[in-house]
Amino acid sequence: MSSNRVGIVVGSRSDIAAAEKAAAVLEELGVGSETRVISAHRAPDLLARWIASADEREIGVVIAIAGLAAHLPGVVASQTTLPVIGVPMAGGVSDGLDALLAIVQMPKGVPVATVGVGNGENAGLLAASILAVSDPALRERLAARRGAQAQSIADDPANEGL
Ligand code: RP5
Repeated sequence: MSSNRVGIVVGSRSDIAAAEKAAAVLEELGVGSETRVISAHRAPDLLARWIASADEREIGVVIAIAGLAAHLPGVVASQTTLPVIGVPMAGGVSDGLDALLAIVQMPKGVPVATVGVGNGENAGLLAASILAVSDPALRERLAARRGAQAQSIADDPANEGL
């Protein structure tokens, strides 16, 4: 396992399930990660300290997970040029539509990539794809995972004969 190449931050302990999904897929791909629980509005100084330490932690991509107003990914992105992937969480208006719009509608100048509501797995996979741009071995592991995924669908009894 390589060192901490993905920094995962959740705005609250209540978001931790999505962080665990991201960390699990990264571990499967041999990518190190660290998970922090830091609210952007309740602990802004701590969040700034963590972002400022990203280089020494060997963080190359950040996954920021939040619900409701979901400002966490944008606040993180405002303090670093590292790629930031936002994961909106369910629980607010229309079960996460509020957080989805808040994250995907980041105003121009400071981008945040957005995955589906609660989709920590896709956030982990996207983070791995970004790191794989400069890591051919990781690119191969990602391709192998895609191949295994396709094979498991081909192996479904419903698809016999295809
Ligand atoms: C956001 O508010 C968090 O990301 C969480 O999704 C939501 C609710 O937080 P808690 O009230 O559970 O701490 O800041």
